[in-house]
Amino acid sequence: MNDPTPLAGQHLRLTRRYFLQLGAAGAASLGACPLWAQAADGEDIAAEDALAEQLAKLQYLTREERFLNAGRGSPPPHTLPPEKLREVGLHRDTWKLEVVPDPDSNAKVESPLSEARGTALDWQGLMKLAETKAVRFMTVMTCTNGRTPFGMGLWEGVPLRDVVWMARPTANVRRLYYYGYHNDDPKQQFRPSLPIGRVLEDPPGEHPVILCYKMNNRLLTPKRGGPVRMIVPDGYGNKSVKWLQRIVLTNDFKANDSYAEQNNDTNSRVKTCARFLHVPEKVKARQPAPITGVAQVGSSGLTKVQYWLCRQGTDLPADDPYFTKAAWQDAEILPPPTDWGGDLPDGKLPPVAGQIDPASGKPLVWPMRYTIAHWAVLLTNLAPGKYDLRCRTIDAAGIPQPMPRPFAKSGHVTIQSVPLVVEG
Ligand SMILES: Nc1nc2c(c(=O)[nH]1)N[C@H]1C(S)=C(S)[C@@H](COP(=O)(O)O)O[C@H]1N2
Ligand SMILES: [Mo]
Repeated sequence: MNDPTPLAGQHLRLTRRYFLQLGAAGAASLGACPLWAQAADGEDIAAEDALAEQLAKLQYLTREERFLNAGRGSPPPHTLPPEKLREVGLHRDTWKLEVVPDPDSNAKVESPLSEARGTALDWQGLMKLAETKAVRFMTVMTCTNGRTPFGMGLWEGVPLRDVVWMARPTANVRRLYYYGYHNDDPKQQFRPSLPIGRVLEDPPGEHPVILCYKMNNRLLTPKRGGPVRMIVPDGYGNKSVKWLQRIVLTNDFKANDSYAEQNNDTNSRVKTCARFLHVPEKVKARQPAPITGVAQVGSSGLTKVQYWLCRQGTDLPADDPYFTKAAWQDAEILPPPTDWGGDLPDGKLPPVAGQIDPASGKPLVWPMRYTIAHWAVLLTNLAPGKYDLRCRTIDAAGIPQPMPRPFAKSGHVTIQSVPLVVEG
């Protein structure tokens, strides 16, 4: 197999299957879209590449080399030469994690894990904990200010609470903050924080905050934040610190996240929203147009993806900025994949308790919160003209995007609009 884009291919097969299921009209639509027809024949590599580029945004599990990267650092820590990585503790042989009380607060911690005391947690210590405590779950990495998800990982790690308890906090701890290697330059420090309660227990059906050492069943690369990063499954990416080295337990009750200094709402949980993947620029009148996209499933769940085709030039109501009164129609949320992609060793999903039924190998619920789902729709009976095509989600409470919170700095959820030309 030397297909450079197996995940893109996976999405293509999945969406083709959907369109083919729609019967003759569906099958014909594939021919109506040149990109798809060529890619399906495997003849036109350029078209396949162009399609793959779009589809890459919509893989289920994202392979390491396709994962989008964000983060501070000059130089970015993952680009340091191997001997330097080793020297600064970003190698499994030299990595140490401290869990200490905040010197500026009265937090009581009986057994801090610290370099000075020789009690910091090392890789072997973490692996020892992993023998009995390791958990795995799939969640999407998505940035507060990102338009599309950065990627989805199957993350493995040890619940943070198990390491917090090792430090024996006894009083005056309301939050914790944490950071990674930052070139020893305080200006480069990236420091999120969490309420202690989020760490110590999880609402039913939610995943724990973890000290993560594997993605897609492979050890974390330096680029992905290895040897160990935080993964906060319900949070935006800014909570998931890479190159983690220090956790500070504090009685400060305020969030002191560095990302908040840029006007970000760092406590917002991941929100539900839809994006387009493939929309043909031009279609012929009365020929079906296949449309695909991705939905990010946030804390409020996902019940529907909808689209609205609106002729350009139509007056839009001034008092309805989110088009709640428009003629939205339902798209189809595609079923779970059989091949999860992500370059998993042996191509197989390991057991994922809590998300995947061990007997059937299928998700326990679909779509899954804090992950992505693919969606598609076939537009038919199109009259010639120029249109704007929009998509949105409806969450589990029946509330349409971008409510309940339209504030951009709480997570980007604007309703996407793309042009579509139907030729006479
Ligand atoms: N150490 C460190 N961790 C960090 C950041 C950073 O600047 N430094 N940026 C965060 C932000 S804002 C995001 S969106 C995610 C992106 O994770 P990724 O590079 O794995 O996609 O990393 C987070 N972790
Ligand atoms: Mo981010």
